[in-house]
Amino acid sequence: MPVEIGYWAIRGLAEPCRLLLHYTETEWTDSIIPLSQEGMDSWFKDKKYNLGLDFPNLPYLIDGDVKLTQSLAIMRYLGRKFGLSPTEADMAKCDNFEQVIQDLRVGISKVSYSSADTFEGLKAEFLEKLPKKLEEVATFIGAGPYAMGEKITYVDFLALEYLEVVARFSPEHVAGGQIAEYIQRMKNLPALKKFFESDDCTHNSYTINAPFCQWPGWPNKE
Ligand SMILES: N[C@@H](CCC(=O)N[C@@H](CS)C(=O)NCC(=O)O)C(=O)O
Repeated sequence: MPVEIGYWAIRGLAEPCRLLLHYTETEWTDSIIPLSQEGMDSWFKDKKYNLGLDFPNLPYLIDGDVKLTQSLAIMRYLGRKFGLSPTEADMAKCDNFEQVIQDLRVGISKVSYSSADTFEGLKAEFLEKLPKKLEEVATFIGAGPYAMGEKITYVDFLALEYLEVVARFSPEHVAGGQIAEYIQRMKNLPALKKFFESDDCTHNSYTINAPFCQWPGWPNKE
């Protein structure tokens, strides 16, 4: 049975897993749940507690007997499965980078899922701190070509997705710099390029966040 990833029909927390799976060109199943009343009912009432997950949530991964939730645990699992883990020597640095990228994602999610009256204030706060954070990320990646140097690892797919989201949120902080080059380098990897250029590329058709959030809303409003 192919690996199955279950998640809402958005990019959200599942997109790094999907990008990694497209990169490996393995057969896998994108089990999407529409973010409609019907879709939510089917998840919360029917599926959620009937899949054998220890900690039922979305995204989930099912790979034979392996049943996981927590997006970072899923990424680490896929990293091990596909030879995309860091070397032993790089492991601590890789963990560090993973959490930095995750903080960026959490930061942007807080702004995106805020209320209409708090959005602008939270956005300004996020943007004020962003240049320093991006400078640190750019310095860490350096010439790369990947986050951990010569070896591509699962954190590159987290970084690709969440840095691309930052670039969409605030293009002026990313355009023309080292991070933009890194994103492009990742997107040019042959298997990913093929996916991004395909007619049914879900990376383009799924919105970044849920339709009810402040940014980018639905469909991809900015
Ligand atoms: N820390 C978890 C967060 C999971 C989470 O909050 N999932 C949200 C979507 S982003 C959800 O709708 N879960 C479905 C549920 O609660 O049943 C992760 O990284 O996977």
